[in-house]
Amino acid sequence: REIEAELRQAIKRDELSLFYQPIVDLETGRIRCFEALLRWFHPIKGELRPAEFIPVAEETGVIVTLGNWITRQAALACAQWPEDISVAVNLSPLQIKAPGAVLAIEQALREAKLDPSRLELEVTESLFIEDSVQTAAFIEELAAKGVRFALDDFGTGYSSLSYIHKFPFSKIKVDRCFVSGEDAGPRAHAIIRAVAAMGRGLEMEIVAEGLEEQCQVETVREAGCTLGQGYFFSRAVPDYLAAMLLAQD
Ligand code: G
Ligand code: G
Ligand code: MN
Ligand code: NA
Repeated sequence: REIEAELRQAIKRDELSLFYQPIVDLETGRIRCFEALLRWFHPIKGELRPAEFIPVAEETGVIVTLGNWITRQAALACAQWPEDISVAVNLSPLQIKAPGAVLAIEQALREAKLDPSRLELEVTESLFIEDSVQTAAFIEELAAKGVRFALDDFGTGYSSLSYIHKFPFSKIKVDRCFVSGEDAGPRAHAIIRAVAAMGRGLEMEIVAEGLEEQCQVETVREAGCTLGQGYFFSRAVPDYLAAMLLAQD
């Protein structure tokens, strides 16, 4: 496919870049972390969204090379930030199941001289659909080295409690459909409160995603979420702007 060949070229041609969206402490209002989000500026087609090309990268296996590049870039960026700021990287299940997956993460950390505790790996519920030995080993080995794990888009997939029980997540990211949009009513609010209560009991941070308005920030803070992310605070920005946001913070 055309897009597959282009994607392979894109890395070499420097068309890909990571943008960073702040994740903010809802108590203090200060930035605690940035989520790395991939952007592709195609010379002819313009900006392509990850939702259009990540699936292609997964089908073709390009995601492994691409994913390693992403982790390396994110670790290098984070190494430039103050020590109390971490970086979150989205991982595709395929990347985790690839041979040498643990090594690739360790290598990125070493190359950037980044403390493992400053790297947070975001995985989605789809990773746990099958009970995989590789997945468990990946999480356990890296968690033992201090790498953090976040459960992304929580509430949209399987939402089983068994893997929250089994794996050492430090964060749960409540999907934005519970926060904004037509389905985000009192019932969604009750779910956020319950997830936040679970988070406190398990010493996990609960992140509310998709915060676009002040009133949503207030609502999720009162519901017990400790962190927030969304356009209300900032969109994902290039690394030099991330550094500026930190300087002003
Ligand atoms: O802003 P946004 O369009 O960036 O992201 C859309 C989707 O693409 C999200 O589900 C997000 O997790 C995913 N995504 C964004 N960046 C990356 C990345 O670097 N790696 C992977 N695997 N997924 C990403
Ligand atoms: O699946 P994941 O949570 O990794 O993807 C994050 C996605 O959510 C990205 O596409 C990002 O651009 C998008 N996003 C971040 N903040 C907001 C927001 O406040 N509103 C909306 N609609 N999307 C957001
Ligand atoms: Mn994410
Ligand atoms: Na998400």
